[in-house]
Amino acid sequence: MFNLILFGPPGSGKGTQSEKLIQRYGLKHLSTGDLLRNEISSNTPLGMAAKSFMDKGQLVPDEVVIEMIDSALENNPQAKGFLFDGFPRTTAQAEALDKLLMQRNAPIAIVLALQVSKDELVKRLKNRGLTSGRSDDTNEDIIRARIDEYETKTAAVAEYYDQFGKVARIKGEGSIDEIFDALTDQIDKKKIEA
Ligand code: B4P
Repeated sequence: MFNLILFGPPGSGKGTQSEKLIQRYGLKHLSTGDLLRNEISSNTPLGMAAKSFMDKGQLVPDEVVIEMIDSALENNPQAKGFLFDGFPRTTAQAEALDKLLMQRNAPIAIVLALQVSKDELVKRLKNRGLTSGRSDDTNEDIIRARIDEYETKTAAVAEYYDQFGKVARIKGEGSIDEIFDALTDQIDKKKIEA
């Protein structure tokens, strides 16, 4: 099993690159943002609780997303590997994920961390807001709140994985194909070592 994390601030290209990476490597895509938006559109109690945080640009509580990932792992026993997109977003989520994967004897192989400037992030998300219908992309204050949440709570996740030497930092500005090539170079190197 080959498990990887695509990491980065909101708007860094995680969703965009994940679509291409799962095609190339046949991984199961687990995006907590997508899972939460599905819960919201199905009007589940979990979705309703999550919506109040997401609408303010805040992170959803750890126990909610950890539970969702636990069920997704349980529901995909045949997967040949997982691409985690937008998860973990706190050190507590990272520790919980490590535990869940340890039980399956399938640790994280690599954390790919996309690096993008704050101005570029705001520009991309505002731009996506014009067409996505995502309420968290249409208001600049909410976009900035999401970036603040990243800086105060999520950036530390890269440091958590640094202690195990698992992080590869990749420039997330440039064309989508150039960034994809940089990501696949790192994955292919890791696969050869494994
Ligand atoms: P997510 O769904 O994860 O959303 P995101 O971080 O905003 O988007 P992403 O990074 O995937 O977007 P992309 O750059 O691909 O989270 C939404 C919310 O859910 C969070 O705010 C939080 O409330 C909650 N949540 C999710 N997971 C959670 C967790 N684990 N714990 C707690 N709460 C959680 O796309 C952005 C735009 O950039 C697109 O328009 C794209 O076309 C464009 N783009 C991409 N690459 C580009 C490039 N190279 N050049 C120019 N534009 C580019």
